[in-house]
Amino acid sequence: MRTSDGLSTTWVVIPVYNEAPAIEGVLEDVTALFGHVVCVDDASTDGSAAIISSVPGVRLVRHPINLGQGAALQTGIEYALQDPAMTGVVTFDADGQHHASDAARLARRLGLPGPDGRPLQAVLGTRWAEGREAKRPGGAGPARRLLLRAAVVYTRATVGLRVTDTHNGLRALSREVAASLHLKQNGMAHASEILQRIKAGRFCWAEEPVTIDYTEYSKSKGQSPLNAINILTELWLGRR
Ligand SMILES: Nc1nc2c(ncn2[C@@H]2O[C@H](COP(=O)(O)OP(=O)(O)OP(=O)(O)O)[C@@H](O)[C@H]2O)c(=O)[nH]1
Ligand SMILES: [Mg+2]
Repeated sequence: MRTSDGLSTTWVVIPVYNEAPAIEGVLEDVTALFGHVVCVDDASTDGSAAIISSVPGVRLVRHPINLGQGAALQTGIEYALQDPAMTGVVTFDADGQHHASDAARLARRLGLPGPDGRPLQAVLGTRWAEGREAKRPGGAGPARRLLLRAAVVYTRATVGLRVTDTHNGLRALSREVAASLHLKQNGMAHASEILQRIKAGRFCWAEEPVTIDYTEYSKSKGQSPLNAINILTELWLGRR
C-alpha cells in the first residue's frame, strides 16, 4: 500500500452490475494506485462477483437483489466509513470508462485550497474542460453529448451549482461529504443528489478534467438516452 502520496487513506468505491468482461482490468489499474477498494456487486448474474473475489486486496459487498447504482454507492460509502482512518472516497465506474490515474489526481486534490481558499472537500470529474470531449476520438457520440449537455442545464437550474458535467461517475469526496450522504435515489439520479448535498452542506468543491472512454463494450451496455426521462422522473418524485 502506498503511504506517501495521499492515496493510502482514500477508498475507491466501485458499483458493479454485470461487468464480467471489464472488471478484472479495471481492478488491476485501480489497485496499482489505491490501497483500499470496495466493489458493490448488485446481484450481477454474469459471474462479476466471482471475478472480484479473485482479486487480492479488493473487498466485495453484495446486494441480494438489484437496487441500482445509487444504492450501491451508498452501501460502498458506508462500508468505507467503517474505516476510522479513511479521509476520502473516490467513486469509480466498473465498465472501463474511467482512468485510475485521473482518480488519483482527483483524490490528491482533496484538502488542497479550493476556489474560495478553503480546503477542497469535493473534486468532481469533468469531461468538458477545454472542449476536449467534442474533439476526442473515443469520447461520447453526438446524441450522448446533447443528452449530457441537457442534464447540465437542468441540474444547474435545479441544484444551483455551476458544474459542467453533472453525470460523471468519477469524483473524490472528503470523509465529511461522504458521511453527509444518504442517497435515496437508487437509480441514476443519485448524481444530482450528490450535487444537492454539496450545495446544501456548503462544501468547498472544484472540477478536474478527466477522460471518459466510450468503448464498444461500454456503449453496448451503458445508459440509453431514453433513461434521461427516468432520471428526471426519479428526481421529481424524490422532491415531493
Ligand atoms: N451496483 C450497481 N451498479 C450499477 C447498476 N447499473 C449500473 N451500474 C454500474 O455503474 C457504473 C456506471 O453505469 P453505466 O450504466 O455505464 O452508466 P454511465 O457510465 O453513467 O452511462 P454511459 O455513459 O452510458 O456509460 C458501472 O460501473 C456499472 O456497472 C446497478 O443497477 N447496480
Ligand atoms: Mg458507463
